Amino acid sequence: MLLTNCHVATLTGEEPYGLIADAAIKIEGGLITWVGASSQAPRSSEVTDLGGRLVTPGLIDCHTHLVFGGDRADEFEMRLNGASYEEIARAGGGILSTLTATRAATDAELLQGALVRLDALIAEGVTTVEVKSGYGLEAETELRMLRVARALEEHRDVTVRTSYLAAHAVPPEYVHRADAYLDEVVLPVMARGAQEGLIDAVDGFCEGIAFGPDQIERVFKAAKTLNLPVKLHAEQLSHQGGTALAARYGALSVDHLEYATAADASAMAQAGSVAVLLPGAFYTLGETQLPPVQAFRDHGVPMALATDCNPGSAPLTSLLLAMNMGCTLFRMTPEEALAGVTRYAAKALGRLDRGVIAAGNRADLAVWDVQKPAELAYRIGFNPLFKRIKGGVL
Ligand code: DI6
Ligand code: FE
Repeated sequence: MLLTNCHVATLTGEEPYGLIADAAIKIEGGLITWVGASSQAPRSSEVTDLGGRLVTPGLIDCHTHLVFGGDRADEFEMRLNGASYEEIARAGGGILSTLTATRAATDAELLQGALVRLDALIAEGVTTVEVKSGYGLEAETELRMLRVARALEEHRDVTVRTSYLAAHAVPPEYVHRADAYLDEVVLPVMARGAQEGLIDAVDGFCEGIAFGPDQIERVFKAAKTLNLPVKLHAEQLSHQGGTALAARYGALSVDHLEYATAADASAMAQAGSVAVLLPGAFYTLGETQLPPVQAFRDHGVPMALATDCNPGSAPLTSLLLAMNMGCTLFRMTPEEALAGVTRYAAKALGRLDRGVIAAGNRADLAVWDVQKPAELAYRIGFNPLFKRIKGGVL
C-alpha cells in the first residue's frame, strides 16, 4: 500500500516535527518500508490518496490503569459537596473502594469496563497502550487484572504492554505491615506473573502514603532477578527520592515528577529514563507544584505525556486532552506534546519499533483532518482523527 497526498510528521530528523510536506508512505507486510517526498515515491499497485491530510505515528498512551472495577463519581460529588478526603477514606472510599470493586468484579466485568475506556483512546488514534495492575493487591486479583489487560489485544486491534503495580498501596489486610505485604504478596506474585508471561515491566508508587524508597528497592531487586525492566510513580505529591533510586536501576521511565529536582533530572538523563508527565492527575487533584520541565529540557531528558487513566486521580480517556493540558498547564510546546505521545512514549515502554515514522518501523499511523501538527494539542475536546492504521491495516 502506498499512502499519498499527505503531510507527514515523522518525529525524526532536524525539521520541526520531522515534517515532510507533500509526502508518501509505503507499507508492506505491516511495516513502513519507505517514507519521503511524493515526487520520489516508489511505485505501488495499491494507492490511497489521503486528500492532503496530516499523518503522525499512531498515538501511544504509556501510563494507564485501564482495568478496574466500579467508579468514584460519588466521591467526586461528595468532595464538591464539602466532604474531605479523610472523611471519604474513613467511609471506605479512595483506592480502597476501587480495590473492593475490583476484587468483586468478574473477569468479564473488568474486561467490559476496560474496553469502553480503550475504545475512547482508540477513537483518538491510539495504537499502543500500557495497562497496570494495582487495584487487586492480592495474588488472585493482581494476576486477573494482568490477564484481562492481555486479553484486550484479542478484542481490539491494539498493542498492550502490561506493568505489574502490586506496590501501589498497602491493602487493608496489611495495614502497618508494608514489608510483610511485599514478602507475602508483591514479590511472590511477581515471580508467578513473570512465569505466566503476564508482566512486561514492574512499577511502584513511591510516596508517603504508599511505599518508601527502601521498600521500592526491594521490588526493583526482585524485578532485576527476573530480568524485568522497572518504572516508578515518583515525586507526585512530595519529594521522596524515588527518582534517584529508579535511575540507579535504569528505569524505562519515571512518572508524575511534580516534585522532582534538577539533580533528579540529571540522574534520569544519565540513566536514559523517560520523564512521563501526567497533567490529568495534576488537574484533577488541583495541584500547584509544576514538574521541572525546563530542567528536563536542559538535561536532555525525553518527556512523554500520558492519560494516567484511573478512577481516582485521573478519570481521563483522552490523550489529545492530555496533550493540550501538557501545553496549557505544564508549558510544553505542541511539538514536545506530540513527541510525548509518540516517540518518547514508545521509549518509555522500551518499544523502539514504533512512535516514529521511519522505514523498518511498524506501520502504526494516525491520519488527521488537520493541516498543522500544532492543531492536535491546540484544540480542546475536539477529535480530528480521520483514519487509524494499525500494523498496516486501515
Ligand atoms: N498515583 C495516582 O495519582 C493514582 N495512583 C498513583 O499511583 C491514584 C489512584 C487512585 O486514586 O485510585
Ligand atoms: Fe498512575
